Amino acid sequence: CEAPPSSGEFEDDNVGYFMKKLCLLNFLFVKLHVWCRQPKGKWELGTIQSTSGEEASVSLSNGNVMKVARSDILPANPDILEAVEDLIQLSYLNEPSVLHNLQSRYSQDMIYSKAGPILIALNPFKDVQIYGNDYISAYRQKLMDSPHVYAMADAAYNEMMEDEVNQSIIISGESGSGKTETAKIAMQYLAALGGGCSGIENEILQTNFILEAFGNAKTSRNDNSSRFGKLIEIHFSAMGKICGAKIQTFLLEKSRVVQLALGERSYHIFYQLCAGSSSELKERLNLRMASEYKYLNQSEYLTIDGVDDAKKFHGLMEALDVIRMCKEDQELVFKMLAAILWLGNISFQVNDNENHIEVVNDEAVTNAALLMGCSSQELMEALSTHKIQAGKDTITKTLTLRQAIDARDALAKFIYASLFDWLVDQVNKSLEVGKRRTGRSISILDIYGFESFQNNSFEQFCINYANERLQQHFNRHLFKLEQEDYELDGIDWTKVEFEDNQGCLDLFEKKPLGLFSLLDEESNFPRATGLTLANKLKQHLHTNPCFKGERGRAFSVCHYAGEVLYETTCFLEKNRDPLPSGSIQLLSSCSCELLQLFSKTLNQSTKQSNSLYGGALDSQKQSVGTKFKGQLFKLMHQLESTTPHFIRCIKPNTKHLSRIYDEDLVLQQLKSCGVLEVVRISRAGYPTRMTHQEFSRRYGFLLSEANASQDPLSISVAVLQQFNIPPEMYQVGFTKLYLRTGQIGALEDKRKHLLQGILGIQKSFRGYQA
Ligand code: AOV
Ligand code: MG
Repeated sequence: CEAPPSSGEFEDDNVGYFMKKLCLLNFLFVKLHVWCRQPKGKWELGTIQSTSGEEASVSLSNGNVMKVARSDILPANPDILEAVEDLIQLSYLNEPSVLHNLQSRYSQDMIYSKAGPILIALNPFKDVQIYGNDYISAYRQKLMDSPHVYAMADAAYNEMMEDEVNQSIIISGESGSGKTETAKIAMQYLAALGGGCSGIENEILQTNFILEAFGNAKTSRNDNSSRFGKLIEIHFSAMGKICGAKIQTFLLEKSRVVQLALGERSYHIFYQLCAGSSSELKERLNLRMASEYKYLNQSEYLTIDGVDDAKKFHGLMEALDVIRMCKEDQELVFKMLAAILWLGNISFQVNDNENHIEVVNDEAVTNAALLMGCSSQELMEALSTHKIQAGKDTITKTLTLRQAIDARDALAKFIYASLFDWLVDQVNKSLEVGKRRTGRSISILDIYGFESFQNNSFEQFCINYANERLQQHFNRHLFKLEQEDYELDGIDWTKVEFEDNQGCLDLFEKKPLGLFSLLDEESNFPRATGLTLANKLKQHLHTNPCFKGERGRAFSVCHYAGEVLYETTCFLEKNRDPLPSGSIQLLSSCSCELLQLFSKTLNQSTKQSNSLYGGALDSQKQSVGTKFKGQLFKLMHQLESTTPHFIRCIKPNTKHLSRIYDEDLVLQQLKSCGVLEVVRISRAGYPTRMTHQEFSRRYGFLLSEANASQDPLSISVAVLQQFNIPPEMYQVGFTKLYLRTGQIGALEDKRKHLLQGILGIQKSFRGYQA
């Protein structure tokens, strides 16, 4: 008996593995078109010339002839199947064939392909001429039907209008693979379709400018990386016009405001403001160039190639006008940004004794205080001292240098994150038009993609966990639910196996011995450190197959998209995310209305105790990780009530260059998200399913000899037989009828044809009567 297929081979659904091997052996003699694996692992196309024993002589496309072991040969698809639109059309589904098909399309700028029900989008890293009004109309009128985001958005729209069921477009993929661009393309289509005279569709598109300015930044993987997750829910009227929208955001990466990794930038808005504000605004904000602010100049990148920050700033101001934010509020927003930049320039002086520090009273303090609406003295006190209530007395203690820096940065992060939330609220207020009704909405989900950097901290931990949750949703819909349905309804079905990521999710979520629970437990100990956390995780989780204890403060998680090494150094602080009590008091006494509002919101959400940066997790406050986990549960619950449409974005190279197609990189992404298994399921599966009642009601009248006494199941079977649908094209379950791809289309055509005939007769009959 031979060994199971090598990793390069995917089992064909129709022909079992041994059958296929048999075919291959026979075919090896007849000038078969094959893929053969080269010594370095790359697959080359060739033709079998001769075979002897376990070897074959193959003539490669470059003219060379080489001897290849049988185990390194896989069948290639015939030329007629070159660059097919849907991978399910391929006769052979092995890795080189799938990779070649996508590459062949990519090289002709056909960046979209289907893999059964899902849309694969390869990032072109250049402008491709396949968007705009002409294309939108062509897809709307069905003049074009090649795979496209427009086609998918159109399908979601039609399904929503016909069935009155909420829809979702769920976009996933690694960082830099094109999710945010794809989300915008989908929004563009829906805005064009649902455009009325209210102008709301333009508002929806403009919100992208605002959220990207405040929530996106340059990382080493993407010059415009989303540092927050976003779900936009677009609501439609009975006429199919957009009547409102709502945006939900998830966990903004706060640490970026104060700390930057090598080669990265802070949020775009800071550079845009410094580069694009008018001289009058600059004067009012005491604003300097980006290079003069420590929060920005800690990275060597102050600009991004090909990006004009000043121009972007003007675009942003227009967008704020479109969402009807008044000029006073716009100025308040800019004031807060300038205050944050000046806070970052505040420095501390250590006096003789290590533990005694003072705030350097320079222009940074003066400007920050002025912008925040407090006195320099109040600000300096809040950043350098800590008041402890001891009975009736208040004892004032001086902070250590580390505590003072942390207090300053915590204040800056708090103001920024609150500003972001407030902006989202303002955007939502402007989009809330008309009366909403469930059953007529399309939600588009665009979160931060899977990340694995040289150094991965708490942010990557949360981002990758979110991607695991999303992968689970994908698996559930495309593998679990589909196959459960077949089994429960008693149809003949051979189960397709897939990579289930439940184990990894359990590692994160299990109580009390999961990553989040253990992290919270450790966050409760004031003296805990990254090292004690890492040790605790190793102690409790070392037997978990998705977990790996590493040396020192590190640990690894085996994610669906690859293994990631996490460094626990700042995990506890980031999970606790405290704001010292002195800062909270300062904020509530500031004359700036926004800061007062932020401190009020904070007081409402949590009753702060007398906490100090570096202390234990506040007992009244939920940790960042637990809150995020809760938000994701809610999100998934929300998505469960919609019909999902999945888009998988693929990054063809890490250099962000057009035309480069790195096979290994593409393959790793296809494999990690289970695209090839989806193709196998779709090929073997029955994408159309209708209850016998639905089917007989819709098509029963097509029967030449209708029998009113027949039950729905018998009517359904009679319809299938009358129209000669081959038995291998359908299965009859206990409750439903299951049809293979393409079958329902033919029946629908016949139904339409007959209905048109009936309508025609009725019209002429009426004409005759008149
Ligand atoms: P992401 O959203 O998936 O990454 P983006 O959507 O920001 O990735 O895409 C990254 C870059 O790829 C964009 O800035 C464009 O330059 C280019 N790009 C993507 N899609 C297209 C397209 N259809 N046409 C032209 N260029 C495109 V992240 O947010 O980092 O996970 O967190
Ligand atoms: Mg993005």
